[in-house]
Amino acid sequence: MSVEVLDGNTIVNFVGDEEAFTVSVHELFANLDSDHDGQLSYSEMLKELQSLRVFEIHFGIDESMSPSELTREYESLFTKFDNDSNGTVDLEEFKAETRQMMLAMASAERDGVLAGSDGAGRGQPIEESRGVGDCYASCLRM
Ligand SMILES: [Ca+2]
Ligand SMILES: [Ca+2]
Repeated sequence: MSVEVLDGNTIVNFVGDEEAFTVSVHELFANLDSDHDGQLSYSEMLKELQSLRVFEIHFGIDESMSPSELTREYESLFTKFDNDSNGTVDLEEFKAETRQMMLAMASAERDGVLAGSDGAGRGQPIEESRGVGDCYASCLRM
């Protein structure tokens, strides 16, 4: 089975594919919006925030942080998504921040931050046959 290492260009191409990107973001948003009100509350986002290693890399979350420090960090991340500060994240806010985050990841990868060559076990190989939805998940969770 042939595999490839996800690289910055893969992410840029994916984000640049407006249609595929929008579909994937809509799906993720719908999954997170557990009460289906079209808005993501902090508690709905929290589970996702906690699962994303990209946040650790992108925003410099340190594994040695105490739980209360982490909570503050997650709250500030939520605030980043909540662009109009109304306490919830709507689809447009979610999409805009996700795009920025992925592009930041792509440039970090180009700088070697995410590359497998750093010896930290980063840069998960993904199967070529996976669709963009899986790419999206892999991109955010590597
Ligand atoms: Ca909701
Ligand atoms: Ca908002």
